[in-house]
Amino acid sequence: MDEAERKEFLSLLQLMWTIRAFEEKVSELYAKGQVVGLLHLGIGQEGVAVGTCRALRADDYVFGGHRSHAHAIAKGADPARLLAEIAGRAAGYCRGKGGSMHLVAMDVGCVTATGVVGGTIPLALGAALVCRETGKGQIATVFFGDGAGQVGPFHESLNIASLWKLPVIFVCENNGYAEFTPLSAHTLVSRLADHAGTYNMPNVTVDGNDILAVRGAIQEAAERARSGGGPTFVECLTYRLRGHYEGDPGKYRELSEVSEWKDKDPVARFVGVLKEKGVSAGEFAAAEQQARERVDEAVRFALAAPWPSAEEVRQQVFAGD
Ligand SMILES: Cc1ncc(C[n+]2csc(CCOP(=O)(O)OP(=O)(O)O)c2C)c(N)n1
Repeated sequence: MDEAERKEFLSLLQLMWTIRAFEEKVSELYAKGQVVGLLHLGIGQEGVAVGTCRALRADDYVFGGHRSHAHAIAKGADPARLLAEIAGRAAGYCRGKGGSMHLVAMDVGCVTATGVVGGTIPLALGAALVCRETGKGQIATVFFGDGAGQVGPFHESLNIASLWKLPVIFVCENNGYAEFTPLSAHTLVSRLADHAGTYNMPNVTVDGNDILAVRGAIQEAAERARSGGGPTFVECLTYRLRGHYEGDPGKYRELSEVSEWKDKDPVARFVGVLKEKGVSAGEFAAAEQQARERVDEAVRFALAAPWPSAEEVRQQVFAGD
């Protein structure tokens, strides 16, 4: 491993640690009532977010869903402003009015996220069309879960993206469950990338807990999109180690299943890869330490930030009287 690769790998690890530490903190704050609302954590799925976003350009666009803290941080959003947003503070990216499920960080290309399953898939096509028409080589990427495979806009979007050869990457985080329903109970299509084949779109299924496999698949997809080759569907097999939402007792999953997936934790696995490549324990520890310090700083910032004023309630919203 040369020096450049060593640096890049350590920075991938540090980013995964930052996301893990961030979500662990959000969970703690939620338990203490310092963060409220419905929270969906992606602990265990960090390899998909980091592997994808680190294969994109800074000026590419990203769209998320209800489990999107990781996507925003991986794309470069400031954890302090993100946490302020989740905690409802005026210093947040949307002045505290978007919260956990509507993360926007336009400074780094995170256009929007939504609680509507599959809701941002068609929006990503719009961004991709703009990217193509403006000719700067930008592309759009949209993250969604396996549950989104059953909504109409998913199919309409795959069809039109393929037909129009739009520069868009569909990243399916297949964690095996839609809320409390296993994949086998909501579709007979076990390989979700097969949907893309129906629309003649290049597609691949990768181990989503292997960050390098994800990054490789996205690099290839991004190259195709930038060179006019159109969209790609990348299905990433992964698992959420927490409940569907914070507070979900998770009774619909066998403990043995959860424990098997803990053994495939993407962060620990990548540490294993780095060890094999001769990176020292001190270097991993430093990456984790720096990530945790950054998150601690984000917590201090967010909790000290002011609340939005009452007058703001009608500003920056589409609904009114
Ligand atoms: C259009 C729509 N239908 C139903 C719901 C209720 N709902 C919220 S999350 C969820 C499951 C989503 O599963 P998946 O897309 O696989 O994402 P994951 O939660 O696994 O990340 C459902 C059905 C919703 N929010 N939007």
